[in-house]
Amino acid sequence: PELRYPARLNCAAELLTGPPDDRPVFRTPSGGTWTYGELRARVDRIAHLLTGDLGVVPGNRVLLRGPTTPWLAACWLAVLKAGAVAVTVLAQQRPHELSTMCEIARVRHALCDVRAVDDLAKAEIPGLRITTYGGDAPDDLLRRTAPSAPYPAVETAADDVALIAFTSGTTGRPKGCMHFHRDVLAIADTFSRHVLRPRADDVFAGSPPLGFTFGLGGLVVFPMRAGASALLLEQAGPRQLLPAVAEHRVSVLFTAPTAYRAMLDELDGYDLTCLRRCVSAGENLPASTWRAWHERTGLRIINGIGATELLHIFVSAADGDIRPGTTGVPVPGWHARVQDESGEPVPDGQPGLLAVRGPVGCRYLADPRQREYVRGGWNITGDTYVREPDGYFRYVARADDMIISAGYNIAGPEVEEALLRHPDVVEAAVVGRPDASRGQVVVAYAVLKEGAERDAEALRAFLVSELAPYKCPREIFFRDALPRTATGKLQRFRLLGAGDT
Ligand code: 3SK
Repeated sequence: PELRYPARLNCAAELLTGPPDDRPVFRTPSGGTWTYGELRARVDRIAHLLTGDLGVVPGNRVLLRGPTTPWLAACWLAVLKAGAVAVTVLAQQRPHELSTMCEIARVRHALCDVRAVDDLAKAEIPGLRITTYGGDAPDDLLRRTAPSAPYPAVETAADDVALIAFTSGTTGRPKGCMHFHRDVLAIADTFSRHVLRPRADDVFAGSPPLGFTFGLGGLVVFPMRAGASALLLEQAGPRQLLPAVAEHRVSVLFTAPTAYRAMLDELDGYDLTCLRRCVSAGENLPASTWRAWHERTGLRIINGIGATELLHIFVSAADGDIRPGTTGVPVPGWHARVQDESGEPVPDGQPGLLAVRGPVGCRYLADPRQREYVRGGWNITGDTYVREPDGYFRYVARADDMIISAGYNIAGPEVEEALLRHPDVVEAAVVGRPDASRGQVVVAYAVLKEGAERDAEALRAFLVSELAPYKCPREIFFRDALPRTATGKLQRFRLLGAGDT
């Protein structure tokens, strides 16, 4: 389906329009509820403050930083409604990273939760004016925004930039991805509309923070586009998710494969009959995790691949059509194929680079790496995939995580999946260690269940029964935790040599 939006479009105004004033939009675990009417009034107050006292004009970039709260969501909507550009960052990002991002995006204003302000202040960003919210200081945003007349949305163009989301990748200088007003609606009108098929009585919740576009989509854009509500959790680890789902009758859950695995051990005693949709993204979902979740809950996890560059999920499958162990098919409105380095499509069944195109494209802000990501009109995500003859896309590895050992191509995630089939393993990472005779050798890192014995030989014997010998790790090391990015992605490159024992 082709998406058509008017030439003048303000996505915040669109998201805020429609549902009755008394319908809930955001809930908090302590029982707080914001209605659509309250949200509209607060957004308007913040927008007045931004363009009044704070002197923000359309096109200015405004940094937003804080834990996942209704106020953060309201600030995001107000920035966009005022025609400014929201620069979303994560609460975990440190002063040095914040100052690089502010320099790249030319940020001059910040709206920051008072609990996250120290690192931002420490970054000493030249010319940055910080306004805090959520505290009781006299300059707190909430105190300064008196009830006011409705704020008329700035009439932005559909292809004016609405937000800049940073991706750090695994290494290197962060890249700012610019997304338009129409892109924000497009992710709801593709993945959410066709795969989630939300209803106005749905309650969304999940672990990704609002500074990560996975969370922004799943917890603000998708529920609001459907006139539904979201439970916003500041603490959203596996331990908090289950009680929150049961207590607040969450029906659409967004989290990552590691959280689904961790929750499997804690399911007893929770009534999850409220859940209709479980979405997994951020990393590949092993078939074993999908099956275990299905067996215990009766729910079919919707696996998806998304990227900050493309705002949200572009390959996935709707619940009735899911094939465990694959990601799925292009979301309606998106196209995907597998190609070689020169851009030629490779035959079905053979691995190559995933290339996608659709309503949202990658636009790095002033970064020459744009040329590597967008080639011949296709976005090259950096993932190795196989398209099966039935049209389903199967993840193999991140393109730079393929291990080449004695001439064999080995996909680290396949070995990780085998490790995860062992009942004692809760997390696994597999990397290629440079080796003079074989080029690389396979090395594995595992996190075990509490109390399990760290027996590398027993684990190796298990793998020999699961994998061809050339894929079996030469060595297995144990860790208490694996290194991850602030958005939860495994940082395999940080493992090698880091005190292997
Ligand atoms: O980066 C990701 O993995 C992702 C997944 C789903 C939606 C959005 C994003 C950025």
